[in-house]
Formats: sequence, C-alpha cells, structure tokens
Amino acid sequence: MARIVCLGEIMMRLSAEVGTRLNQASQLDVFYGGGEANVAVSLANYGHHVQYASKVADNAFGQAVERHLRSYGVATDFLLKEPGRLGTYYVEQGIGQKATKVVYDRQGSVFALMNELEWNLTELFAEVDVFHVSGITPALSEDWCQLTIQLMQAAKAVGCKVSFDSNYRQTLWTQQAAGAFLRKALPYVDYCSAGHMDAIHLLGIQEEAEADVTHYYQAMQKLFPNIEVFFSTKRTVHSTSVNELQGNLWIKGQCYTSKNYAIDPIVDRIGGGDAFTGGMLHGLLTAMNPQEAIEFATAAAVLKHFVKGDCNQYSEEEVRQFMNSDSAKISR
Ligand code: KDG
Repeated sequence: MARIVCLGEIMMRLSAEVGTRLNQASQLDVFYGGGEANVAVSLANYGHHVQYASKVADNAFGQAVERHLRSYGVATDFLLKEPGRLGTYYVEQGIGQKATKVVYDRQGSVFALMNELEWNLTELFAEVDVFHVSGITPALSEDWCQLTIQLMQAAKAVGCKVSFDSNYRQTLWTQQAAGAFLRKALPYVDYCSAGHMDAIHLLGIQEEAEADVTHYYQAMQKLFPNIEVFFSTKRTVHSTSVNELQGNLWIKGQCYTSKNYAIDPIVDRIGGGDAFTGGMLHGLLTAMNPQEAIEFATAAAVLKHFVKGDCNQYSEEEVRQFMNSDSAKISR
C-alpha cells in the first residue's frame, strides 16, 4: 500500500439536526472535518499508510482531533499542537428546497495563523508516494498561498507525486485570487481534482455552450501538460435531498465516465468531494484500470452522502459491493 501525506486545517464542526435552525438550536452535534483530513481518513480506511500534517489547539479539542484521526488509522506524527484555538464551523442542514448553510468561525485558528513551515520537510516527505493538499489551505492567508507552493516544490523535489483538489470556497477568497494561485501551483501538480466550473470560473477558460467536460479537461491539459490526471464530479441538483452524481476521469487524453447515481435521500453531503478524491487516489495508487477507478471513486462519493459527518465511513470492500450493486444507479 502507498504512503501518503495529507496537509491542511481540520476543524470542529457543530451541526444542528435536520429541521432545526442554528439560531434555535439548543444542542449541536460534534464532528471533526477538513478537506485534506477527510481524504486522509478515506485512504487510511482503504489500508494506505497516511500521515496527516496540521496544527491544532493544545487543548481538549486538539486532543479530540487527534483521537478522531487515530480512530481511523491516520498517523499523527506531524500533528503540531500550540496554545490557541481550533477552527470551528457550524452547519444548518438543508432539507427540501432549503440549501445547507455553513458558517465558518476559523479566523485566528492556530493553523490559519501559521506563517512558516514548522515541519522538517525531509522527514515529512521521506519515502512518501503522494502529497495531497487542497485549495482550502491557500485560501486561508497570503502566507498559506506561499507555504502551499513551497510544500508542493519540496514534495516534487524528492520525487513525490502532488495531488491537489481545487475545493473552491467562495466565502474564503475570490475567484480571481483562487485563479491566480492555481496558475502558480498547478505546474507542480500530478493529480488534479478540478472540473468545468474551475476551468471557467477560476482559470478563465471560455465557456462553450453544449461542450461536455472533455472540452474543459483538454483546455486545462493544454495549460498544464504536467498534470497526469484530472477528475471531477458532475452533480445534477433536483432538491437538496435528491441529487444525481456522476464522476469523470481524464487520463492519457481519454475521458472515462462513471454510472450516474441518484442519491436519495441525502443524509449529509459535506465531504462527498473528499470521498471522491480519496477513492480516486486509491484507484490510481493501486493501479485500477481507469473505468474501475472512476466507478470506485464515484461510488465512494455517493456513499458518503448516506452518513453523518465529514468523512467516508466505508471500507474498500463495502464501496466495491455498492458499486457492483444496481440499487442506486439511474438507468438511461
Ligand atoms: O470538503 C468538506 C470540507 O469543506 C469540510 O470538511 C470542512 O474543510 C472544510 C472547509 O474548509 O470547508
């Protein structure tokens, strides 16, 4: 199995139950999540050796984060602790026509305040196959924009593949700032989770009526010929509790598309994209053929919608059983 380092911020999530607004809640459920941490959990669930690098508050919440990660088999040798605060976010669950609402309270967290790399990079990337980071991390500060690129450069310098999920969060930065970062960072990336929305809105690729995702993968590949694979999901929203989800993978100039799933009902959609990226990396790292890899990643993303919390709760065997069953597919 592969050796992977995921790096980013992990937060405490406080969620109101479905049907309760945040401003009326008398109790909130506690989860822990972060884009890269959720990918780390997926990959550890599939049996890889995963280190999660981050900085958390040196208090009970930082201890809870560590316990959360370790309970899934994620190694925490590079989890720094410092007095201060853990980023927090609040969730008001969507239902019917009402979208899920996320409220961040993460400014001034010990991770967001970092302005230098406090890990020994030789140790961090020693014998590591893949370094994974997402667009949430550079969105936290100017310093994190630079640090993220430094991390990518250091990983590449020792022959480690770099995986990047664009994970655009509009409440953290503008499309212009994200686009400027992507142009600097993508030359270091090997595996890239980005789709047509990123191509159009972040990279400024001209929108073409009727064009399918292949058109946008081709355009992104021209800009960044170093990228070995692109992958993304296409979501068709019927209501906040019923969506269709389909995955696409672009590799060696060819596009592979998964089955199209109806997800009904959606229990918790947060982290679906991370489950997809985790599944995709697992497919790439275990040399699945491209069709099998995109089916696996998409099935993993769909399954995430059926469980509460930010991260995938399913083993490889369970994802395979689901992807081979007919239960959730839409026949067309
Ligand atoms: O992709 C899921 C993440 O968005 C969630 O776990 C929280 O990291 C998070 C963020 O910054 O939104």
